[in-house]
Amino acid sequence: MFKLTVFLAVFGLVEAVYSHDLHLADSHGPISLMGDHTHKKGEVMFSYRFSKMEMNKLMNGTKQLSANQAMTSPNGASNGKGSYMNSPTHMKMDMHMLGAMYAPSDYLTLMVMGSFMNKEMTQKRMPMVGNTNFDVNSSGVGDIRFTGLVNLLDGKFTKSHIGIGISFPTGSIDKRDNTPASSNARLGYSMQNGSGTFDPYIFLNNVNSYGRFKVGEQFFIKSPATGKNSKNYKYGTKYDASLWTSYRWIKNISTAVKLNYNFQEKMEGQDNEMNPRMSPAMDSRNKGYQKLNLGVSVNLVNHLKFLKNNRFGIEGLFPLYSRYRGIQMKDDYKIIIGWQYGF
Ligand SMILES: [Cu+2]
Repeated sequence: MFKLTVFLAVFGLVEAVYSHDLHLADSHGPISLMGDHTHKKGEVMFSYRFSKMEMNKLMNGTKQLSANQAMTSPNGASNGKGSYMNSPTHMKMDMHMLGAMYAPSDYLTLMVMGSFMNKEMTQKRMPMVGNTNFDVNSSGVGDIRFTGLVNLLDGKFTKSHIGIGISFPTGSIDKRDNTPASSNARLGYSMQNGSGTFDPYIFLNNVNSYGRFKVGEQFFIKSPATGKNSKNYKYGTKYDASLWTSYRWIKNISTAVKLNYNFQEKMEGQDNEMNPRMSPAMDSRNKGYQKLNLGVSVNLVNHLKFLKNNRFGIEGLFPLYSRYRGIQMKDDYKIIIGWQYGF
C-alpha cells in the first residue's frame, strides 16, 4: 500500500495539500487567453507561447471564392471598374510570444508581453501574365503590450479582475520584399508586424468554480488612441468575447472548450505606398471581420520534483463561422503551445 501511495504521489495523482492553487492545472484558463489569471503578492511568472496559423481559402463576406474570381472583383481604387492584378492564395504565420507577470500586491498584477513573428504569403498573378505564383516573406518583432490586472473579487467561487493596458507600436509597418512589380515593395497589411498606433485596451475577466468544473468569461476591447499611424491608416476597434469551461480530471491535468467571438471594425485611411489595384491584400477596404472560433485545449502542471510547477498548455482553434469585410484570406486553424513557470 505504501509503495502504491509513493507511486501515485510521484505521478501527482494524489491530492496533496498545497498553500494555494498555483499547482492546479485549471487555475489558468486555456493557453490562448492572455491575462486570464492574477498572482499573489511577490509572485513572478514567465511564459513562452508558440503559435502556428495557416490560411488556404479566400473569402468574400461569407462566400468562398477562387483566386481568379478574386482578381476579377472590383478593387477599392476604381469605382467598381478596375480589378486586381494578383490574389493571395496561401498565408502562414509562426509567432513566438514571451511574457512576464509580477504581482506587487494581492490586488495588482503587472504583465508585459512581446512577440516575434515569421510570415509567408503566396500570391497568384492574373491569367494575362500566366497565373504564376510568387512568395513574399516578412519577420520581426510585434507590438509590445503592458497590462495592469486589478482584482475585483477573489473568492473561492468567483474570481474577477479587470485588465487595462496599452499596445506600443514596436512592430514594423514598413516590411518589404521582392514582388514581380518591384524589387523592394511594401507588403500588404497582414504581412506587416504591428498596427503602427498606440492601442489602449480594457478587459474584464471572470472565473467561477464548481468543484472540478470551471466557467470563465473574458470581454476585451482595443482601439487605436492617437489617430492614424505614420503610413496614414489605423485598424478598426477590436472586440473579443470568450466563454470557456474546463474540467479538472486530476490535480495536474485539465481540459477545456472555449467559444471565442471576434469582431474588428473596418480600417480607416490607407497606406499610400500600397496600390489597391495590385492585390486584395493591399486594399484597405478588405479589412475587418466577425469570427466565431472553437478552442479545444489541455493544461498540464508538472508535480515531479524535477521542473516542479512548470505548466504546459496546448490549444487548437478552429473557425465555426466567419464573415469578412471584402476579400480576405480565411483562418483554417491555429495551434498554440505554451509553457509557463511561476514562483
Ligand atoms: Cu501568470
